[in-house]
Amino acid sequence: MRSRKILGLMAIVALASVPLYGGLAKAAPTTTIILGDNFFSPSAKTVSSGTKVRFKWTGNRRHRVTKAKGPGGDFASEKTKVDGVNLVKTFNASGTYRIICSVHPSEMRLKITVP
Ligand SMILES: [Cu+2]
Repeated sequence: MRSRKILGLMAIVALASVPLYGGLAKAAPTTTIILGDNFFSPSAKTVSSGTKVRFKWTGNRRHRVTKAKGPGGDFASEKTKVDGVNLVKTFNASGTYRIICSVHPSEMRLKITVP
């Protein structure tokens, strides 16, 4: 009788554990780059492969995040001055990415490195 109870309890624990482990898929690492007037902060960052980079506008001027160099296809954001995250980009391929603001290309430069 007692062992049956224990077995039943073990079965419940086992069943309860399945969705728990199944649901623990690791979330992608995320980091945020700030856009101000006229700078990226930080202006250089090393991120692990698969990191989601959020570009967050905080200034009063229009900016347009644009990939200038690096692995994979080109990308760019809208040209906007709306506050908040206006671009989210996942960096998978190893290499050095040069990113600029195409409105302020000489001031606003960002280097993202994926080892
Ligand atoms: Cu800009």
